[in-house]
Amino acid sequence: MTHVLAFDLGASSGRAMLGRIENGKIQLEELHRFSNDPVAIGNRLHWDMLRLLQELKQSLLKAKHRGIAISSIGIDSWGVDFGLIGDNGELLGNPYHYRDAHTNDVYEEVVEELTYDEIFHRTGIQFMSINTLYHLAAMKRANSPLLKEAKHFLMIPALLRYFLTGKMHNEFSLATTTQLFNPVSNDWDETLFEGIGVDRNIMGTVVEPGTRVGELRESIRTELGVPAVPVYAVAEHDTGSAVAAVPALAPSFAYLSCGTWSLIGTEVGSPVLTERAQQLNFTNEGGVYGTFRLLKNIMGLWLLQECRRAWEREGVSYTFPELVKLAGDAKPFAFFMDCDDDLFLQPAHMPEAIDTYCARTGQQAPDNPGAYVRGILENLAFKYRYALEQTEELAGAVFEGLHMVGGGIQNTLLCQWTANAIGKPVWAGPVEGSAIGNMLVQWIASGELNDIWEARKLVRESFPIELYEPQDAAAWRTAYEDFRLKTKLA
Ligand code: ADP
Ligand code: LRH
Repeated sequence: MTHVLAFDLGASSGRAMLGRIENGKIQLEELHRFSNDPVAIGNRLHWDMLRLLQELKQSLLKAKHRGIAISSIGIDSWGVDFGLIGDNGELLGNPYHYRDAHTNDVYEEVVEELTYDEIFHRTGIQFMSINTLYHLAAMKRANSPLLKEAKHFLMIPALLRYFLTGKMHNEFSLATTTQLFNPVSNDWDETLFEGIGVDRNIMGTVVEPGTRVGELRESIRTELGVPAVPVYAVAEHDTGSAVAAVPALAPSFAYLSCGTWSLIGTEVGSPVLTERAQQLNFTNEGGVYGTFRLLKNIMGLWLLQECRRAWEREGVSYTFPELVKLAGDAKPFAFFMDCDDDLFLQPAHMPEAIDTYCARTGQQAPDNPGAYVRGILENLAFKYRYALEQTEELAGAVFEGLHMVGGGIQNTLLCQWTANAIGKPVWAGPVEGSAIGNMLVQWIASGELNDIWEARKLVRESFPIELYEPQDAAAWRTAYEDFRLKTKLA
């Protein structure tokens, strides 16, 4: 029996998952998992691109050694980041990490020069300093020799796909995360490229999710001793893949993809480019089969990951379940914060950044790990309510509950507190949303599944979905009012 292989790269970890459809259910198996560690050099922050390629090769070897036949391969990753390819077809340097600080000033300058209105109307994308637009502008302004030499721009999965197949194409869902792609003309936006002085021609062609782009090239086949497996461009944005795998049965549904980032919103048939969407700083990311993701990017479990890393550096290691347990024992509603404050994007020490926030807003800072974690989880839940209500307003919809997918749903407190905060049920599952969505597009492309709705039904029938009913309604409603007051979120 053959399997599809989904190589799913998150900002905190990567995994190669095997999938097959058997007796009307998806059988999922983790073939390979590894941490994804950004590497600082001086004041620059990079992804370790060659290590990621090595882990991909490792996955193919593991499958081969176990005698597993792979029918096709798809790759997805976090948004916005890219590599540049020179005249000779080689990768120019290691890609920058989206948290590299070189966009900090450039972001404001570019938005002022090109204007908020123009950028939003041309792209429909949420303003964030991590977006590709500001990274390319920063490289241009710094006279980057890499940019001068660049002949091709490839986003992370497209780059890995190029390494595997020798073929260069960017993919639609990920292209939209750059804030340089125009969803109305369905192409790179010439005006924005002119505005930052970068040659649009390096961006090349953009293919739809589900396109068969090639097969494993000869050098890989010889090196690893594997056959010519087809490689598909899937929804190469991990959030695009995660939303493809949401086990919804009706077209109007709300989701929260919960990992390093929290992405909360709904699926729509065309981008919502209204003044109100711009005012609320929502995004319209390209999805599968003609859909768009109207959503809000929220800082997410990054805050928790970074507290854990800070404590580890100080010699105290906690697992995520240990941190969740400590949070459960801590005092409720001890402090209120906007998890999306700029302080939290790239701080040297996350607990100290939270202390600074508390000092700035006249609140007592937490004084033990459980209190920090509880504050992070409660305030994420409040922010989810805030963004869900805005999604309802923009989409003109009322959602019955919220689907949660991604690694964060293993945090049962976060799921329960999200249900409490929104006052609606949460349906949590599956954990590996992005890898499953990656597979679904491969199966639809190969004809094994007919369409996305059949695919979502299959997900629902294959994986347990945990129900969280809202609890302690009055306490959470009162605390939400305090959250709005303290954070000044209008
Ligand atoms: P990404 O794809 O962005 O790397 P994931 O979807 O893998 O992120 O989710 C990672 C997050 O999931 C971690 O930051 C952590 O908060 C949460 N998590 C992972 N494992 C557990 C666990 N066993 N219990 C509670 N939370 C967990
Ligand atoms: C989540 C994600 C999110 C953003 C961020 C950079 O992993 O893809 O949608 O694009 O990473």
